[in-house]
Amino acid sequence: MSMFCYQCQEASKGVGCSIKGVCGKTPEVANLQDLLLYTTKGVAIWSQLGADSKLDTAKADKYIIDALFITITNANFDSNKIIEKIKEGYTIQDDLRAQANAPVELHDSAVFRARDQNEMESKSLLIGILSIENEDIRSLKELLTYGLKGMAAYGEHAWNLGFENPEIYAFIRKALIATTKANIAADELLPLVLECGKYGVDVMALLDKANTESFGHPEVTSVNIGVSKNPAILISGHDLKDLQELLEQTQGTGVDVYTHSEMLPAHYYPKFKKYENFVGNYGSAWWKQTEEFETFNGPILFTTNCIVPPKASYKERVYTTGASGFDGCTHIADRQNGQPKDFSIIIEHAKKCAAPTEIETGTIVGGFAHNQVLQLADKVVDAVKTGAVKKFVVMAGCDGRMKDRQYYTDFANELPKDTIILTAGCAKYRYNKLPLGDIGGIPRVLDAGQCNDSYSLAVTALKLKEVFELEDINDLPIVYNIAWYEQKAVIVLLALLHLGVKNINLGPTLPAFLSPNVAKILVETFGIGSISTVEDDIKNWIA
Ligand code: SF4
Ligand code: SF3
Repeated sequence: MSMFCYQCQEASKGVGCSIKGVCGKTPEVANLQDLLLYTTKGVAIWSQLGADSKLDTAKADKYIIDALFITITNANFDSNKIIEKIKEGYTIQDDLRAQANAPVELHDSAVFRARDQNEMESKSLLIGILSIENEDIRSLKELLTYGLKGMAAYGEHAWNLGFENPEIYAFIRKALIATTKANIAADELLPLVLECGKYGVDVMALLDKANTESFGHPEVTSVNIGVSKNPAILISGHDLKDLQELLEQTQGTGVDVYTHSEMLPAHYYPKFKKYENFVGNYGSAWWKQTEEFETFNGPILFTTNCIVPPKASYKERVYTTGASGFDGCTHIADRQNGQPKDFSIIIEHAKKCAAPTEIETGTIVGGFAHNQVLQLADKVVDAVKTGAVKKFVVMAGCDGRMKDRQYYTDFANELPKDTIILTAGCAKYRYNKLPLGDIGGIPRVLDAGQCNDSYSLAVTALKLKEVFELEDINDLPIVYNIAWYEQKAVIVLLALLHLGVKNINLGPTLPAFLSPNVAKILVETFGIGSISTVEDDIKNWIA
């Protein structure tokens, strides 16, 4: 076994990737990511000691969220960047060590220093996931860690917009330290997993505040999916600050900007509508990029996941920034001293490229985040009271490349016509271009936004509970059929559990990192279920 990773839904054979990642992650990158996570735990230990000694831990806190984000599925495949980040972690640990009061005995992650890449590689083989022998403890520690990774990603987007919540950093620190404890019991880890859900709600609320205060409240919007005749840049991932700076810098250059995959919901924000060169959305969910980037013709900027290892035919057009990275692709440096990132190299590249080739025409409608839905609340409540709408089906989450995800397209198509789909995340691309119609003017697919906007769906559900004067959120006519792929879906799931949502169905498969005992707890306590066939699921959940 040259590596081991089971953090995403595409883990090989439903067990784990042990030769090479299905995502394309090489053993070298996978093992370096394991060591980066280990180093980050050491930073968490030193950051806690620093906080106990009343030192400023801002640098360590930012490092922790950035490093966790780098290890998310499909975010960063660049071994040099990961090595650099490990070394930065050592420096941050050493700086705090020079000032903080510390006990004599510390966990190895807080003292180990690899002198070179060889030592990094040999160490990484000793500290990976399988070094935790008890499968239930391993499962709980990894469930917690993946929740933290998702939390870190959303925390970083908020940070980029100048919004922070120190309590979130303190929790991440505490939880990472707990994962270093060899003798920690399952009944100590389980409450931490549930507490992770609480901070999941907090981080999504923080990001919602950051996005809406910066760019306005999303509103119902028709997004063009065709193309114009100018050369253009395609921006992918989730970071709205990067998009804002790119739009500013492309003004008057003759270069258009299109969104890709999870960047689509940017079109729903009022502040982005003023840019005339912000033309539309190109393509579908992340996994189709190997075809769609060929025909886009211009440069592509990844601000976060999901990167598929690029083909040689378009690799020189792929750029990364922030936590994302890929060996051989140009990386746009972080902001320095409050100055915007410099995207001029991508703009100049775009000018030399042909305009995108049209692959489809028409529009998709979205923008049903909480503020907009609450403005339509009367209409929605009436539709439920008159029986025009019988059920809401939350189909949020991630898309993925596995063939069995056709289930979600079929499920959306087969749903009775008196149901409404509430969605967020890239899962929507399985059905957002289907002609599913509307119910009395309410579209049958209401897209709230990116995966973090699942928070919006929860706010909407809580509001409906209030309007219908229900005791319990689970008494609403809502069914949950959530598709997961990477670790942001883990924090969304834990957040929903924290809000008291029960009977969530998770697919297309249950996570490989859930041991039978941990899965049993989730099933018995929260009614977590899996999916079967479209016909049976519709019969059992809807009818
Ligand atoms: Fe495998 Fe997923 Fe890990 Fe990639 S992220 S190595 S596909 S389990
Ligand atoms: Fe999609 Fe990667 Fe998860 Fe933000 S872009 S939802 S998979």
